[in-house]
Amino acid sequence: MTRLLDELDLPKGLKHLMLSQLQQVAGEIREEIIDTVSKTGGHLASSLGVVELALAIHTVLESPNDKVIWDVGHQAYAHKILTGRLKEFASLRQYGGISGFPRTDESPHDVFDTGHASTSISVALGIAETRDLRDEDFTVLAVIGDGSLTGGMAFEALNHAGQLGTDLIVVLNDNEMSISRNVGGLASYLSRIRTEPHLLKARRELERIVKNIPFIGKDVSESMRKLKGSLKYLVIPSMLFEDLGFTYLGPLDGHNIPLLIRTIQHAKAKGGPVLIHVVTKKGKGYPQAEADPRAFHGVGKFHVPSGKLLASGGSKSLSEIFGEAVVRAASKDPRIIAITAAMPDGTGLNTFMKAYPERFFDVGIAEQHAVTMAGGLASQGFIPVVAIYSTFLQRAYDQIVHDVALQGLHVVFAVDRAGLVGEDGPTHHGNLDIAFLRSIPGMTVMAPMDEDELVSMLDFALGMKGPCAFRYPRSSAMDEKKIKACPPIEYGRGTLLLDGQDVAIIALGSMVYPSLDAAAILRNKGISAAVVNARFAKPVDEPLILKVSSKCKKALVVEEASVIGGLGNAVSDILSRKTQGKVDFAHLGIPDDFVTHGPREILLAECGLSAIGIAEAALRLCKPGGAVSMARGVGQTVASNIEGATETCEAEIP
Ligand SMILES: Cc1ncc(C[n+]2csc(CCOP(=O)(O)OP(=O)(O)O)c2C)c(N)n1
Repeated sequence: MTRLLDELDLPKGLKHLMLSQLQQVAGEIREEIIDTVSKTGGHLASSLGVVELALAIHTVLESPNDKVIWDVGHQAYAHKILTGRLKEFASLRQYGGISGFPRTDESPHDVFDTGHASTSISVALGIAETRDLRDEDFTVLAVIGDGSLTGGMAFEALNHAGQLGTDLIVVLNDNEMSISRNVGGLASYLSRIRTEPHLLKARRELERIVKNIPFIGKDVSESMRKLKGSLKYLVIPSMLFEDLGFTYLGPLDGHNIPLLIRTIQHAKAKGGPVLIHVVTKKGKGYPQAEADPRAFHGVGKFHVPSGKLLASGGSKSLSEIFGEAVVRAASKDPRIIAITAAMPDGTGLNTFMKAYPERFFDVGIAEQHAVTMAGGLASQGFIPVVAIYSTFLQRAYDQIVHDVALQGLHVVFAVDRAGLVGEDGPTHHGNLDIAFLRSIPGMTVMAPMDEDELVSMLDFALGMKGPCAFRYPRSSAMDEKKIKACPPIEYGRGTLLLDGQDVAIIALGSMVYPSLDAAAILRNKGISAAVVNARFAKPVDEPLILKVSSKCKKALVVEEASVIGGLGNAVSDILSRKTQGKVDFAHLGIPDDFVTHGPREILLAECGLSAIGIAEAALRLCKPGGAVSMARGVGQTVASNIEGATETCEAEIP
């Protein structure tokens, strides 16, 4: 049967549809999202929850002239379908396909690149101000979830927008969930609004009026007049948003299309900053996601009828192994505290949350606060372990410098999802942490080669003094480990895993095993490679590196991190100071560029960060004149097969 969705000229075509047709389109979009995400993985529950909202927005507004900004953007799948990307939708998050987040280079309807939370109101305000400065006429609307509203930046923007009085619509999508259940006073506040008796009465009255409007279309003026009076009920005096200078409309049923349409129309007509509070069900329309929105927030491939994950393997993720190790450590040391910024599941700290709830803090999407709070805890003799994905730790840089490192406080940073994360793409890759952490005075930076070393590094970090970070990739425990023994961690010391004569491969963290595989490839070509497990990106094991490099006269540093500011820079600095040009040097890492989305092993291989890529780089270095920095651009053809790349872990998406 042909779908209405296939016949429409989107988004314009929505404006001519009757309510029943809009409802039909909502159903078709849901099926499309469920079917696609079951094959590609992605942010299912959040996207299913805003189908009606996206429809209503695109029915009332005229995108791309009007500007719609989706906070985080993980929920923008319906928006993508409604703005001309139905045909490409099957390629969601695939290498070369459309992104899982709004991307300005993908469509003029994506007005800003997003991926990190709590930015939408600031972006919207900036755009609205340019409109006013240029005396233009268009609507700017930001959609922000109740989870993302816990981020301080959202409040900074609300505070400013209210003061400016700019025409701006903010839709608060309240589904009571962040990835896990939303936390904090704001969550309780929104819950009170949802259940307040006089608001419930007003909501019912409004829904009654809307129900009696037969058509959605051009002839809205009469209905609008009736509605305006009724909407006044929904303006509550003396409430947070009103006090910040916003007109508050809500709370509304976020799945009621006519109600949403009328309210957006009203907000547009009203002018000034308006906040529309909609209540939605995360996972709406797919029973398994409604029942467990946490599991279906970011999901791998799954079987649609049962909702069962088609997981790639049974191995534990590094995050889970880390989480269990912190619990073990905390059982011996009551000073250990665990902190997450809205990611208890993703970071593996959910185990700690259950074991030691009194020593566990989920601070909401508030990385800056997480780090400074850790500083406060450490100042009183506790040992906070702050587990944050590399990409989100970027947000807390000043806090690491000013509130932790400056005072030499003992805070342990577990930097998860370091390196290339895969399908979530450039907003989520964690390639900068080594560069930004190494430059902080007093900071120790480590990277484990595998799960055993991860646990040893955690224990080492807990026993240290001062700020300390260890970074590990989005990966799993190895089914069979080539290196069984894990000698104790010594401060600033690496280990020589394989001795060789011709080239020294100095590998960090996730690149150690591919480097050993590369050494095997090189051996078949008659080249004897030494492999050093650097362990520390700061302080670097200068004596070991000098010894092995001087012997081989050629040194290749390999790291899953930006070529700028990483271990490679540190080693090149040592060699140039201490070997008077006697060692040829090359450096393989993530290029100084924003890397696209796609399977992690493909992206790594494109950067040359696979066994074959490393072997090729070593071979080039061994040729006369081969000493170059060799970050390969993503998108360049990779002639070799992908071999020896680390496995991916499909089951969870940040
Ligand atoms: C700065 C930052 N920290 C953490 C995340 C990871 N993250 C992605 S979505 C999300 C929850 C967002 O909740 P909400 O805004 O309520 O949207 P919902 O998924 O419930 O629709 C989190 C924590 C992020 N994207 N950005």
